[in-house]
Amino acid sequence: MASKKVQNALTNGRNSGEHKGYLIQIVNFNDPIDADHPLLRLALDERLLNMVAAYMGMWPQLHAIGSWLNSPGSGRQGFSAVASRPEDLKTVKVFIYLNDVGTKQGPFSFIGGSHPLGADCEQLPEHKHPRRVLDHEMIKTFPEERLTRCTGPAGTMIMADTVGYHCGGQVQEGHRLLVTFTYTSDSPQEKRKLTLTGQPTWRGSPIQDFALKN
Ligand SMILES: O=C(O)CCC(=O)C(=O)O
Repeated sequence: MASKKVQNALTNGRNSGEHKGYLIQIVNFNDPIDADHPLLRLALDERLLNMVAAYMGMWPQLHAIGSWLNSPGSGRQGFSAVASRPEDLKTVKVFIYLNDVGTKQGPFSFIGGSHPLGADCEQLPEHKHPRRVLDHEMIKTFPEERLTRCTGPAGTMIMADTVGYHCGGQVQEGHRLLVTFTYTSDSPQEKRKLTLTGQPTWRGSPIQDFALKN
């Protein structure tokens, strides 16, 4: 199934049948995940959970797991707007690139300090679209050089507070394949997307149990 989606994406560049038409969801946020799935094991890696906890100041809950393929012409425009109802007041997303991502492969990019507890949290660019801030709107508040583009070879892992302004996926050449994990508090603003089939046979530390608890 996944390889058919990948083939289709690479041929047609886009899968408009998906909820997020600008990318192919190889693992959809709403797909149930097998309790022993390797991506779940990775998302519940204790070192990763501890890093997310250190940033959030609390043990996190695993909110969602996804895997995306972006190809040319499939990018969406502009930045996610701070006011666009993130999953939670503190949300950490992890992205792991599965192929080399340079500036032409739509790297995840963010404006440092624009998240709610950041130094620039009060800088709010005006925008017409309710959920997106277009580049020409953003530039009036945050100049181009404020944008950090997270390029890197396959295996690069990025952790970001995606309540701040961020963008990515506008591929000009080649493609971008990644896995992504979303972490929130245990009472997120948005209903948790993660559903498991079965119970993991391998987890057991308190922070791992907490990340999965209902
Ligand atoms: O595709 C990207 O790099 C950005 C992803 C994004 O906007 C999000 O997950 O909130």
